[in-house]
Amino acid sequence: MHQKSLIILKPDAYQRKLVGEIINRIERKGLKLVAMKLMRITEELAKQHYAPHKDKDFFAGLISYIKSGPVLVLVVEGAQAIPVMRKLVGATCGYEAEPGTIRGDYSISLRYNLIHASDSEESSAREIDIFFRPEEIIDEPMFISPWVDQG
Ligand code: 3AN
Repeated sequence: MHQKSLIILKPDAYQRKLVGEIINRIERKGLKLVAMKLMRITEELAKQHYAPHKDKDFFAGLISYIKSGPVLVLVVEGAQAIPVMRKLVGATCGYEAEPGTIRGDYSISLRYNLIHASDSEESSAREIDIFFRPEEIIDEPMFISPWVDQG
């Protein structure tokens, strides 16, 4: 099933200059970049994005972390893009994430875990709507697609 996933390369990814490395992994896997924005997340956007966590004890810390520096927000698209991205990203906690995953290879922290990836189709639709207008999502055929994501 073809899906879109909302990805955020968080302030630690930007500061640690891991943005290129992470995008490289996403592209090499076979997913397509369909939107991208380098920005600072405002308090209002942060609260909207993390609304499902608003009652958690780590909510305030999570909001201040995501606002603490520039982030790259992306939409990626492809076959099973949501579960594929979750696997590439690895477990929430950097010190538990498997080696070979983005967090497993580059994070040893629970909060500073480099990347957000949508966890369901419902979240993906909600999150894409927060960060992008429909006309900002690029719809471009990939001519190598028959070699990449058949079946
Ligand atoms: P994931 O990003 O793996 O889907 P979520 O959605 O459960 O994880 O949590 C959202 C973010 O909140 C995580 N990426 C992490 O930065 C932070 N977080 C999750 N659990 C904790 C916690 N127990 N303490 C501090 N921060 C947390």
